[in-house]
Amino acid sequence: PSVQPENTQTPSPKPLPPCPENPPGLVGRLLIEFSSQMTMERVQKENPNVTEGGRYTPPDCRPRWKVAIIIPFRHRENHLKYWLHYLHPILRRQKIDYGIYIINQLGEDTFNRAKLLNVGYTEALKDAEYDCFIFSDVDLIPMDDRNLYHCYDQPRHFAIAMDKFGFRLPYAGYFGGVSGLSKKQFLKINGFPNEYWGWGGEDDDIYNRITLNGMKVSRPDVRIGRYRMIKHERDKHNEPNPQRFNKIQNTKNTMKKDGISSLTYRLVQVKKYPLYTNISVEIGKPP
Ligand code: UDH
Repeated sequence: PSVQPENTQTPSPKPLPPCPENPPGLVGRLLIEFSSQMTMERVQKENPNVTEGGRYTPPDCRPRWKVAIIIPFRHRENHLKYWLHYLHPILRRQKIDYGIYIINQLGEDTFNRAKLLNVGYTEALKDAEYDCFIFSDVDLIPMDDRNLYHCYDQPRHFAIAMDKFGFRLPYAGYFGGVSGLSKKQFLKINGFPNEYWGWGGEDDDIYNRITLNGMKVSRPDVRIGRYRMIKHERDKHNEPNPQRFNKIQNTKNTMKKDGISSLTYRLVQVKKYPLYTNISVEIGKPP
C-alpha cells in the first residue's frame, strides 16, 4: 500500500539525565546502632519503593552503574534485618540501580565465604545485566552515605575503617568486609578462590589476585570509609582455617585454575522476597 499509516504513537518520554556524581540528597555521617528491635515488617514498610527481589532504580535519573550486592550468608537472620534497614535508604539516596542477593550456604559443612561470592556473581548475572558487583558481609553497616556503593577505575575496598579495628585499616593489604569490582575487573582476576574453607585468608588471596594482575586497590577517605560491625560470637563451622597462611603465598600459581572458571555448585532454590533475593546453594565441603 502506498498510503503511509498515520502516526498514532504517543511521543516517547523525555530521556532522563544521568544521575549526579555527587547525589545532592546524601546526608553524610550516620548514627548506626543495633539496640532497638528490628522486624522485617518494619523494614518493608520503610522501603515501599523497593521492588520484588530487592531491586531498585532511581526514578529521576539514569544510573551510571547497575550494581549487584552480594552477601555471603548462613544463620544470620537478625543481622540481615539491620543490614536491610540501614542499606536500602542509603543506596536510594546514592541514586544507584541495584539488586540485593543473599547467598545462603545450605547444610552445616564448613563455611566458604569466597565461593559463595562467586556463586553470587554467577546467579546475579542470570537475573540482570549487572556491570558492578559489591560483596558485603551481612554484619557491616557504613557510617557515612558518601561512601558510594558503585564501581571505580580500580577494584574498590569500602570497609577501610571498622569500629572493631579502631577505625583504621588493620594492614595495608586488607581487602575484607566490603569490596567491589566491575565485571571486567572480576573476570580479569578469574573471580575469587573456591578453596578457602573456614575463616580467613580468602580476602588476602583476592588482594593478591588484584595486584598480581596489574591493578591496585582504590579506597575512600578514612573519614568516610567508617563502618560499624554488629557484634557476634564466632559462628559454628567457620573456624579459622590453619592452611590460610600457606595458601596466600601461592595465589600466583593457584589463581589461574581456581576461580570463577572452575566454580561448581548445586543451585537449590531462588526465592524473591520484597527486600532481597535469597539464593540457597550446596557448595560441597573441604577435601
Ligand atoms: N557468615 C555467615 N554465617 C556464618 C559465617 C559467616 O553468614 O556462619 C558470613 C556473614 O556475612 C559474615 C561473613 O560471612 O559477616 C564473615 O564472617 P564473620 O563475621 O565470622 O567474620 P569476622 O571476621 O568475625 O567478622 C570472625 C569471628 C569473630 C569472633 C569474635 C568473638 N568475640
